[in-house]
Amino acid sequence: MSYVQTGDVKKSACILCSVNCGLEVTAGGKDGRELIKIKGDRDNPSSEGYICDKASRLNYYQMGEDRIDSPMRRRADGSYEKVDWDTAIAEVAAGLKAVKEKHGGDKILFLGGGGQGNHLGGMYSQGLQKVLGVKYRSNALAQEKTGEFWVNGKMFGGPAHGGFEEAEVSVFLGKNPWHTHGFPQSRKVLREIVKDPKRSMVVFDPCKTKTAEMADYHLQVVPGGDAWALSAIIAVIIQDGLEDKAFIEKHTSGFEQIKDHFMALPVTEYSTLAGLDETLVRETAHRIAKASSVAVFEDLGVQQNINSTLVSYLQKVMFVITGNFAKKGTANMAIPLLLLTEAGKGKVGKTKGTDKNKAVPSKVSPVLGSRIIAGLLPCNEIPDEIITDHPNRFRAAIIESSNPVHSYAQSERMREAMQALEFSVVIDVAMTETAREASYVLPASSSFEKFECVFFQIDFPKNTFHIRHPVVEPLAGTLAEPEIHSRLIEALGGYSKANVTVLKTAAKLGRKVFAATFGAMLAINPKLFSVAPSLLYRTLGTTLEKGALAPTATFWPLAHQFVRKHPKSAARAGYGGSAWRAGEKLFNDLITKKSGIVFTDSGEDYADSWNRMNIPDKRIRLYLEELFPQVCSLDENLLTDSKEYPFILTAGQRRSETSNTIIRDASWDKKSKVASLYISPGDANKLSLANGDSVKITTKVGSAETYVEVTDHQPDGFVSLPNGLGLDYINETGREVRVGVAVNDLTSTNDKDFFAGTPWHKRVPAKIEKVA
Ligand SMILES: Nc1nc2c(c(=O)[nH]1)N[C@H]1C(S)=C(S)[C@@H](COP(=O)(O)OP(=O)(O)OC[C@H]3O[C@@H](n4cnc5c(=O)[nH]c(N)nc54)[C@H](O)[C@@H]3O)O[C@H]1N2
Ligand SMILES: Nc1nc2c(c(=O)[nH]1)N[C@H]1C(S)=C(S)[C@@H](COP(=O)(O)OP(=O)(O)OC[C@H]3O[C@@H](n4cnc5c(=O)[nH]c(N)nc54)[C@H](O)[C@@H]3O)O[C@H]1N2
Ligand code: SF4
Ligand SMILES: [Mo]
Repeated sequence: MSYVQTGDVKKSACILCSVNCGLEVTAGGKDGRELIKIKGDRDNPSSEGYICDKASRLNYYQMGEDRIDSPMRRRADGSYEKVDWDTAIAEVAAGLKAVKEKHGGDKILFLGGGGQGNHLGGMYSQGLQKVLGVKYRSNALAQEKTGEFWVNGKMFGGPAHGGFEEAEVSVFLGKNPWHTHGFPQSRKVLREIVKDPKRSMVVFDPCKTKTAEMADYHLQVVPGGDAWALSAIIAVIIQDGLEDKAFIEKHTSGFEQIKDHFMALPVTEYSTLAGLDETLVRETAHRIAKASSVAVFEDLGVQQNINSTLVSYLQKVMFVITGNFAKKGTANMAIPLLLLTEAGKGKVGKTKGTDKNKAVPSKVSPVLGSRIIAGLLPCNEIPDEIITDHPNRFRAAIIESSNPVHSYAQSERMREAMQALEFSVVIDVAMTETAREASYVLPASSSFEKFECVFFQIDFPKNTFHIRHPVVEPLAGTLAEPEIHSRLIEALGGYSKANVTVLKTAAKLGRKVFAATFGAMLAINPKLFSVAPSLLYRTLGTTLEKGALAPTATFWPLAHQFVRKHPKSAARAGYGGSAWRAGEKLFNDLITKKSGIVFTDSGEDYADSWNRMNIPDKRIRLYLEELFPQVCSLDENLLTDSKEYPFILTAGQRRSETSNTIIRDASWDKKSKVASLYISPGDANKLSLANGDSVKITTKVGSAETYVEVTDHQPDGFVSLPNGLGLDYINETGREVRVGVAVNDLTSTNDKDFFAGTPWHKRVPAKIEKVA
């Protein structure tokens, strides 16, 4: 493939956070491969020209010095040698096949599959996983969202997402959208809320973040205090009779089972435990209960904290009993093109190994018997699923678009786990901390050098999808994931040359002939379903602009399925009429409109959310037997401070100059301020620290040194380090440089949610000492 958009200004999208703002890029510079000018794309239907200040610096990603330009094979001494692609594909296929034959495909673990904005590879890797018989996988969602996914599934039968653009009251729970976004055009939306006297913003955050400063109600909880704060708010609503009785009666079940607990709950005591002024708690409860619409966004401040799944449950109880579902500006069931929580759902797991007295999860991990949610193993437990002599331990791993040695808790454990594997392959653009432990490293073309697509778009009533076209030529020696996975699948015999020849011939005769032929082939050999993306890429793909758009062929069946499943909302977006014609039009628009499209529009039909609930009686479940007993007995011991470690550390805060580990060159932060430990003036005073002074920070697993920035945004006793720093970056002189702290040198795999296994990165007990 060598196809690049023509014209001076090319369309693309930012890959630094999940909202993926549309970009207009001017390429040039070295070999014409640099992103020299970047602007917001007004034609992008989601971002409409909006970008934040990070996007302009994407060239640091594109031109990173540690990008890899050849497949690499590990030598016995741990160093790497370059090998050609044919050798690499043959040896990686053979290595994986050997593990499958010796131990079974279920002993091969798949990790990652997409960062913040590159998800096309994920569709193709599913084929590779199926051919190998891979059954277990995980990715970063299992260290943040899995608890919330589970609660959503139980209460609503699917994901419900808040409409912050319209909500009268927007609640941000452990979420700092000014810096971290999470919904389109976040800063613009936040400014609009502030400007409108009829709307309010509620922020739960121990810190005075930029978002908290904009809030009408800033609930400055003690770190980890959210479960008590939310319980108190629900109690005020119920004790003051403010719940939406008609809504509860008509649309929910289980209210009677939860009511008594909140009726009897001591609001004063709970407010104190949460570190909050009781009056503020009461006022917030009344504001939420009386609003015509409320939308809630929970994120890492609570998801990577004590009681995380309980907090997900509580915040949903709060907005449901006040009637904030299936209406404008409340939670609605969006219609995604690729279903987030079903992505990668495989039928796995026996139930053995679990305690018979506990609710038995339907799917459990092979060694520990832990709950698998949305098909994902808890990240914190992956080392323990590998470093053991249990017969079901993982023996190999395929890791794509993820850097678990750096991003999982307790990096040293994950590094050991990599070393304990018999075989591993990493597919990445850069020689990451994880790549440096792998048997083979396969270099991917960057997100601007290939076709790519979004994944996280869950907007309502209109939803968008964006397939991006390459902006610059690929770095020589790299390949795009669709090609890498297809070659591996072919080397493993996932489909035959004859399959390809037949389908290629059919594709030349038109889409209808192709559809009939493909359908007949799948009927005879249903196994080919699992490798459909690669088969479509190799066959139908060759007819798309003479093969230039081949990697997008995999959207063809999806477009047809979509218009058949959602005819009304597809028609409102312009994809109506006969199902065939609508499907073809949607497919053609998806792959040719370079700024993305609106593919579904529910109009004003908010009530349609009820139809999308995957719960037979269409009633929201308020009583969850797996979680309610814990809600009634919140463990106060979790809040007590340790004498040895008197500070609470946020191990991994998002700042304006962080972007996970996608940009590895720390010099992209021009002011070189990003690596600092934020500390309150009171604490700085006690430790005689001034801005820029060095400190040693120690937790029960490790220690690190950095410099401090004194800020009154931090409350006393609470310090924070940025996320995604401390990378071992090989700069232009070939020297390895590390800026900032690798926060997972300080976190422990043992500190995790009792239910979803999500980590407590936001509440790490620590001690701090001044360094001369
Ligand atoms: N600039 C930038 N943006 C990003 C990213 C990035 O790396 N950089 N990463 C993206 C990704 S992958 C994600 S998941 C999102 C995450 O987005 P956020 O969740 O918004 O990010 P964080 O800054 O990690 O945490 C949010 C807030 O939680 C607060 N917090 C800490 N402890 C507690 C607590 O006990 N209770 C409450 N209520 N709050 C607490 C912190 O003070 C912080 O302000 O951001 C995305 N956007
Ligand atoms: N202590 C602590 N740990 C955390 C967090 C925290 O707050 N604190 N946050 C957690 C969260 S929310 C997240 S989302 C994770 C993120 O951690 P990871 O899931 O590990 O992902 P990223 O850091 O986003 O890194 C993405 C990887 O993809 C690679 N890449 C970029 N473009 C491409 C491409 O086109 N193809 C391929 N194949 N690879 C590419 C990058 O080089 C990088 O190695 O970290 C988690 N870890
Ligand atoms: S970092 Fe996020 S909000 Fe900022 S430009 Fe990129 S996609 Fe948009
Ligand atoms: Mo994340």
